[in-house]
Parts: sequence; C-alpha cells; structure tokens
Amino acid sequence: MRVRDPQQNQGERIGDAIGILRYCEKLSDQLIRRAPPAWRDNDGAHILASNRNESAKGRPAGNGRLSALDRPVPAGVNAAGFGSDVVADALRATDIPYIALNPGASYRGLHDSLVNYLGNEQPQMLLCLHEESAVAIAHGYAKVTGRAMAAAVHSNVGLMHATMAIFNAWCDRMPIVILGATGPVDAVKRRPWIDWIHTASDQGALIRGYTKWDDQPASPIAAREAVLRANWIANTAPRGPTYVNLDAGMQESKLVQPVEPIDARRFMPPVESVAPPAPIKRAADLLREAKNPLILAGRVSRDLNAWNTRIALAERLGAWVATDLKVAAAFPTDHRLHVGSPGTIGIAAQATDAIREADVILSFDWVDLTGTLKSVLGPGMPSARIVQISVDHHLHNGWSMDYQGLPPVDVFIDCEPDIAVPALMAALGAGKPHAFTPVNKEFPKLEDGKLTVDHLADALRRSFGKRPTTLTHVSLSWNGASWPFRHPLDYLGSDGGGGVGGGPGISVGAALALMGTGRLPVAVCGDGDFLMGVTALWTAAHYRIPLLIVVANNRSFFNDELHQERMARMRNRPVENRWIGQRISDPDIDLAGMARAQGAQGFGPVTAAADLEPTFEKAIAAVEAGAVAVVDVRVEPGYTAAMTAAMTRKSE
Ligand SMILES: Cc1ncc(C[n+]2csc(CCOP(=O)(O)OP(=O)(O)O)c2C)c(N)n1
Ligand SMILES: [Mg+2]
Repeated sequence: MRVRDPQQNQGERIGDAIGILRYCEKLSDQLIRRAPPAWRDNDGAHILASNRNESAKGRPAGNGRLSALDRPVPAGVNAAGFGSDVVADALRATDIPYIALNPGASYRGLHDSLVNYLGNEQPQMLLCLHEESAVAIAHGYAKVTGRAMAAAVHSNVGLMHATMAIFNAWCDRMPIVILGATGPVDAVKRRPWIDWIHTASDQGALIRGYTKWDDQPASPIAAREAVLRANWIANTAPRGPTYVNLDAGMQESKLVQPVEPIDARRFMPPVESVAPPAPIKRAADLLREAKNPLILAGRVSRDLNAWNTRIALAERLGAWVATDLKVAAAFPTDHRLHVGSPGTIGIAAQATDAIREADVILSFDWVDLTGTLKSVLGPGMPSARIVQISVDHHLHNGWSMDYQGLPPVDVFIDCEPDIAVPALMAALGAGKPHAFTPVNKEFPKLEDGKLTVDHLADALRRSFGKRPTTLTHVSLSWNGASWPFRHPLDYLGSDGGGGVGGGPGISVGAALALMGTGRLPVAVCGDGDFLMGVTALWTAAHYRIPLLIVVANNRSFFNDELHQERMARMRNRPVENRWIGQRISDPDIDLAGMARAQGAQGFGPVTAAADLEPTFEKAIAAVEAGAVAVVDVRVEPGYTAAMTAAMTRKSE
C-alpha cells in the first residue's frame, strides 16, 4: 500500500483522483464495471479529497433510472472541508449505495455533504415521508441482499419515529447502518429552544435494547471510525441495526487541517467463521443413527448454493423439513420432504406429527425453538435429541426477550447454518439414498360464492404464471399452502418484530434491491398494515421502483377480533361484540385512491372473485412497465385453521 505524507497538499491528492478517473474513462463499459471504484486508488487506499461530482463513471453499475434522479448542480467541492464531509467519505467507503432518510436540521451538515460533496451518489438519498419507512426500506433491502443499507433520521424526534422499524429489523436479524444526530453537544453552540429540545444526554438509550452497537463520536476522525465500525458490526453475524449519533456541532465544524487518509477496507475485515469440528461430528453421529430425523429450517441466507446443500442434506438424511413464514424461504415447500405448509402462528398438522415422531431434531436457527416444541409436546422434556445451529445467542441482551425460551439442546453448533450444513454433509459421508413416498401438495380448496385470501392467492398465482416473483411480505391471513417457494428469493419472511405497518416499507426496500434482477416483487399486506405504512409508496413512486402491493382488505384489525373473541369465551361474554373497536369501515377507506394520490396506480376495490385475475393482470402489466401498483381486494375476515385454533384456544 502506498504511504502518504501526512503533509501532502490537497492539490496532489486531487491530481491522484483525476488520474484514476482519466484511466477509468479510457476503459470499455465492461472494464469500467470491473475497475476499482474511482474513489479508491488502485491499491485500495481511500482517497479523501477526490472530486465526487466527476467520478460516476468509475462506480459499480447502479440502477440507471434511479441514479438519474435528483441530480444536484455540480458544487465544485473537491476536498473535505467540514466534519460532515469526513463522515460522508466514510459512508462512501462502506460501498453502501443508498441512504433512506427524512431530513432534519440536526444533520443539515451531513445532508449538505451528501449532496454537495458526494454529489448525491454512493450513497444516493432516498427521501421518505416517515422515518419508520426509511428504516423499513433499509430493512427490506437487507432481506434481499443480506447487506446493510443506510438510513438517516433527525435527532431524537426522528429516531423516536423510527423505533418500531428498528425493532422489526433487530428481531429479524437484519443489518442497517442508521445515522442520527443531536443538537450541538456543546451547549454554547445551541440555538435557542429548538436545539435544546432536540438534544438528549444519551440519545442512543432510546434504541440500545434493540441495536447491536451505538456511538456518539466527538470528532470527525472518531465519526469516520464509528461509521466504519457501524457497518462492520451490522454486517457481521448475527446481524442487526447499528446507530451513529452525529453531533451537529461536530458535523458543522470546519476542518483545521486535512484529515489523514486511511484504507477503509482494513477496518471492516470480513469475519469468516468456521463450523466447529467436534460438535459437527457429534451431530453427524446422531443424525446417521436417527430413524425419524426432522429439520426445522429457520433463519438462513438467500444464497442458492446454500439452498441446494440444504436440500441435499435433507435428502441424504431422509429428514422431514418444516419451514416458517416468520422467516424467509429456507427449503422448497413443495419438496416431498417438506411437511405441511409454513405458517406464522400455529403449526400445520403434518409438522406437528413430524415433531412428535422425531428422534433427532436439527434446528437451523429456528425462531422460537422452545415455543414450537412446547406447543406440540407440552411442558416436559422432549425425548428427541436436539441439535441447534445458531449464532443468535451472541446478540441476546437484558432488554428484549425476542430471544425466546431457552431450548433443551444436546449438540450446539455455534456458527451460521449455511456454514454448518456443508460440514455436516462432509461428516456424514456417503450413505444409502432413502426411498420416499411423494407427498401430494394441494392448494387450499376455494369455496364458491366467497372472496377469501385463498381466492386472492390463487388468482395472483395464476396471473403471475411462470414469471419469477418475490413475495416481499404476506398478510397475517396468508395461507402458506397457497404459494409454493422454490427459490431462496421466492419469499422474504415477515417484519421480524410483529410491528404492524412494516409491510409497505420493507416491500419498497426489497423491490429496490430486486431492481434489474428480472424478479417481480409482490407484497400482500393486511389493510391495517398497509394503512400504517402507506406513505412508503411515495418513495417507490418517486424513485421509479416497480412494486405490486395487494391489500388483503378485511376492513378490520382482524387479528385483534380473534383476541377479543378469546377474551369473551374465557369470560363467558358475547362473542358477537368482538368487532367493536376493530373494524375499519363506515367510512370505508379508498385504498386504491391512497395509492393514486402518491403517484402509484390504484385498482379496486375488487369485490368478486371473478374480477381478481383480470385486475391482477392489469396491475402486473403496470409493474412490468415500471409502475408501483396497488390492488385493493375486499376479502372476508379469516385466518388459517391452524392459526385460528392457536389464537382462540379457551385456556391460557
Ligand atoms: C404497531 C402495532 N400496533 C398494533 C399491533 C397489534 N396488532 C397485531 S395484528 C393487528 C391487526 C393487523 O391488521 P391487518 O394488517 O389488517 O391484518 P388482519 O389481522 O386484519 O389480517 C394489530 C392491530 C401490532 N402488532 N403492532
Ligand atoms: Mg385487516
């Protein structure tokens, strides 16, 4: 690596950067994409004083349509001059492509640096109408890519708005780098009133229980380190959101001397964990002898090789496999070894049988292993041997109980399932192939004369036909039997933290990450979920992010009708009153109109099953042409039998 003279003048450094730019310009388009990004020199050192407004050609290929939007006039700023310029440089060094934000004076310094110093590229700003959708968009982006995007929120009040979305991402173990700000820590620099109400002595305390790490750096160099660390920690398993709170005074301070360049990559070394050999061998020994092994496939990556290795392991073992709608697709749901269909609450009958009969249970970081075992086997100790593969315990803290009950485990493998599965395959060695009776996967039966979520799913599936699609979100009423998952990107899991309102924002972020992949993103949201997060649509419309949202509109916060029914049953009170304080009608809300008002295309309300397919076909055509489309479907209230049974049991 080239060593720079700390006293080297800025002109020389600008010369370096322009030299690299010229070099890049000479290359063919293809070569440009493979060339090192222009804001690094050839040996990877981070150049702090390059002219950001000229360097687009050397950047990794982004999305053309999106990157052409919101272009600033060139500011001619070539060198970091303020604290926030140093922060912006650090952000660029992370290679994070977008920063979803809602603006605020507490980070006006950084805002200026992103626009006038970086030229609103790498990262490009995505303006959001609410901080909750800014964070949810970053969450959805991570669900597809496995990598952190950035979100920026205004001092304490913006962070307060963002909290539920941060909690959702935390519970979903998704990385996000969140930048926030505070009024000047130095009270002498505070403007009257507003800077005082937007300054707190420990702002990070608001979210410390559900972030991996937070910091409030006191100088530009400390802030640079904090941004790199935030990115590194967020992206290291177990993943999660991190928060850097940038003092307004620090952002706006003038640099008294140029900041020494660093090779940013060396501060974010990839953390490569390995499968521990001894527990892998013990697990392989147990599994080799197992007569009825069962795999509970939980949190895993979107990697196709890992997906295929998981299938090979299940086939090698002859193990049944259960999956869960709380997390993304982990195993083909119409594979002959997949038991039942995935659900969110309540376990399908076939999966229940498989748990009862299993002699070895292999958990791939299954969300709530204890709760699942207890709900099937009761409170006693399970007789099956249990192998748990997870790194989740590294994240557990004293504030949030999202770590669930402590499961009984016989072999614990402390690494990610994607790493353990190939090691398990190797340890198992060759074996006799098992003979299987294929399981007939049936779609839900559709009752004539009704319009249910199953009708909606059936028509949607038919309308998409063979087009590759990604279900970015599903409603609580979704029936896992109605839509097979055959690829890791077929389904992205739920909101993580059960925070209603996450569906639209998460789906916009996922759709952003899917742009250019050929996959059509489709979300099915409950009306309650849609209404709470509806303003995320404007961001998708503004940045031309194609997305289809179908609203399973039962005109109710129906989940809670079931809770009131349960209360009534337990107390011998009238069940008929369960709807009061729950129904979203009189007046009915024009959901398609809410979409149109934000620049999306709105369809419906669809009230007859026969109208579903023609409407979906029009909406899909709109999305294929680049639009955001929303279809309002008036469905009858109702959940799957397994979920209703789990929610309306008389006891507990
Ligand atoms: C932020 C938040 N508020 C309230 C709840 C409680 N809650 C759980 S599900 C639900 C209803 C969601 O309604 P909708 O999205 O329409 O789905 P439905 O149950 O009607 O299918 C509510 C209010 C929650 N989980 N999160
Ligand atoms: Mg509803």
